[in-house]
Amino acid sequence: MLIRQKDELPSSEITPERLYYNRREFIRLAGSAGLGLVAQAVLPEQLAAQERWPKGRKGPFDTDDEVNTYKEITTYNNFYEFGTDKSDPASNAGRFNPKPWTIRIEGEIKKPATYNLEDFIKTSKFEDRIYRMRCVEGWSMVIPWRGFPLADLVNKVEPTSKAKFVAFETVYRPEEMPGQKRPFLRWPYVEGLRVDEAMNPLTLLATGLYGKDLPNQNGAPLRLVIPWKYGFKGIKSIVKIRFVEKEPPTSWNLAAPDEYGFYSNVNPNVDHPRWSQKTERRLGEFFKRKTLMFNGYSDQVAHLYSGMDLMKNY
Ligand SMILES: Nc1nc2c(c(=O)[nH]1)N[C@H]1C(S)=C(S)[C@@H](COP(=O)(O)O)O[C@H]1N2
Ligand SMILES: [Mo]
Repeated sequence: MLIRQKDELPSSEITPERLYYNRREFIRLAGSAGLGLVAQAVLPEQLAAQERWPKGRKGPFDTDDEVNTYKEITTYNNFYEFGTDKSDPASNAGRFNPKPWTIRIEGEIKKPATYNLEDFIKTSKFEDRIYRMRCVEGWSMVIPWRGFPLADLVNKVEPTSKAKFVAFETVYRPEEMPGQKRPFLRWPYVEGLRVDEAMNPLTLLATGLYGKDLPNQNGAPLRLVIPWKYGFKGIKSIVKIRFVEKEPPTSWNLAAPDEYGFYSNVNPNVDHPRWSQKTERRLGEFFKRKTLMFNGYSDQVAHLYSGMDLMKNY
């Protein structure tokens, strides 16, 4: 069995909520150890850093894998708009202001509109879902997202028969996103899905994680979550959603077409040209895990690709 290193978290990062969940856990532990409740008063901060999304609220979409800590999820990020190191987004996203926020929804739909995010959220049904997430670079995490199925939105806007793909665009704000002043990628970041992928019940538009609003570094205020695809398909800080007839361009495919395809389904059998995709390192674990086909979501999504050559459609 692996011993997990105790996280160390400055007290400034500990929210009342973290303390709350942890205190509950602590009381339980104290109770089972026969300690008096007096012990609550000396709750050590280090113990609070161990807080995890509470177990025992399993919905049909939740994985059983152990959830990563809030700290892991919010300090080890890819968001090149804020820099290319994993720690850059958490350090550099402080000036980004996701409120207020408007999203434009347009293209091959009967009801194109510009929504204020607040209004848009009022008419959406939110859920918490624990998903395995796998980055193309070979690391993975388990994240409790808060969001609603993208299918709900697709149904609301009524796509025309010409709508075959959905294109997404990240906000362009170089004054707030220092990475956009440098040519790491072509800005703004763009992504896309086939409409049937967008309609799959697993595909979420997320507004939060760990039961609270998305931190800037995780894509505030609205980002895509597609758990059977490599992480880069999960475009952050979305301002535009456009329904189109032809496969739309995507940022990583534009940057390196022989390395990153449009589909980017998690597939241990198709190596990246520069490394294997057979294994992954789960953040917080020592030994590597075997990467699962479609990141373990084959039952829900394999049918979307029947008859397709996944060596070619990577
Ligand atoms: N706009 C934008 N979206 C993005 C990225 C990015 O650089 N810019 N990085 C992607 C990659 S490579 C990954 S693995 C995930 C990481 O999401 P997380 O930081 O919330 O774990 O975001 C994706 N979405
Ligand atoms: Mo990634």
